[in-house]
Amino acid sequence: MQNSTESIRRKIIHIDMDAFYASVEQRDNPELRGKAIAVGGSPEGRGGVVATASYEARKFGVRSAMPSKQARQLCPEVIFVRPRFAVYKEVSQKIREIFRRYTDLIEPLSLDEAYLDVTEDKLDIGSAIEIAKQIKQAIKDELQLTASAGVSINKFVAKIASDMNKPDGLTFIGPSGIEAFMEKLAVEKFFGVGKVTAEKMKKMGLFTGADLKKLPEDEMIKHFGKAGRFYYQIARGIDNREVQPNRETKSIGAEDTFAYDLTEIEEMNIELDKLSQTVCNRLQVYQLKGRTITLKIKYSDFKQITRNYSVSEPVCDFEVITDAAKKLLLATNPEGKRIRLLGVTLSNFGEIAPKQKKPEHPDQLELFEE
Ligand code: DCP
Ligand code: MG
Repeated sequence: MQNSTESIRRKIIHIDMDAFYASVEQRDNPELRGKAIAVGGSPEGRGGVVATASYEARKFGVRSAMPSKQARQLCPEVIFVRPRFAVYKEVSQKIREIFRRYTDLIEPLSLDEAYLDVTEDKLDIGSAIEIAKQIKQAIKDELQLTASAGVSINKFVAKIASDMNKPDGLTFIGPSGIEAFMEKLAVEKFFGVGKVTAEKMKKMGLFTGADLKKLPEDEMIKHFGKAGRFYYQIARGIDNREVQPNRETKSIGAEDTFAYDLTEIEEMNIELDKLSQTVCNRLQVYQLKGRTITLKIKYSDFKQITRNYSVSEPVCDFEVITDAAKKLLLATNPEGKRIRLLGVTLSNFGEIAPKQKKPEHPDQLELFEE
């Protein structure tokens, strides 16, 4: 947009598969088609959480990360299906092959989601909307699955756009529409704004992009630290983050900002168990093991520290990861301190070939799956 550093206007597509795991299961098992299904959780609906739900199950309110028991209560006929990670990974690779017909500037965010920079496309199509249409069609024809696409001039707007007309959507937000679009956007939709920051913003009377825009940059930084600078720009529709190809998974982590500061070690350990479990689940999807466990702590005064511990053999075990995180925590003398955020990350992946060096990442907020 009105940013002097951005000399060429970029064409960015964000693609996200619809109800990804569930759609793959319905595709491969005709008996599940048209039915309310939940992938993950326990088949009896006792333990575990739902990874994702089919659109039929979503009508009843079944959602990702919901305990199976609750899913069963909301939708008694829901069918629990065991996840098949290897199949999702394979589909993910095929989607990427389709993307590569158009551009090499592909940045996968997860198995089912990627940014594409098609400012210059290999087939000289020129129109990003046309490319998005062709990609969606190829995914339908070749993989019998649907995807939703968002097309815009930057990553943030493209990502929000891809979510607007799910499933099977294609949403274009052009330069002239961005400003009005951002003004109406709820603060919790802004990139990097989690539930705690959203609450804080609402307490300050900030509910939409239009409200955020009223705050000068120094005020934003005062209230939200480093992220404030990014919010200031994004509220104006400016997002200069580049699409980063070759962005390998260098680490897998999870973090949580708490609704209130933690002061008791027991509470902290419970949170470390939850975070370590999330990390383990993601390691399973990516089939990775790592040697270095990193603990991140942010105190109530926003001061942040990280501590890490390396083991001799790559691991992906919950026990090892959570134990290491707890030991790292103890070594920081947490008694009496007020902790607002904890994070657990595993890195230093053993089996993967050496990578190119990652380009300098301007985005301070994207801390995971680097
Ligand atoms: N996933 C998971 N646990 C979560 C969220 C997601 O295991 N808490 C998995 C299952 C999803 C896949 O990641 O199928 C992709 O996540 P999305 O958020 O894109 O969700 P879906 O693709 O399932 O649905 P949507 O149509 O809303 O994109
Ligand atoms: Mg998806």
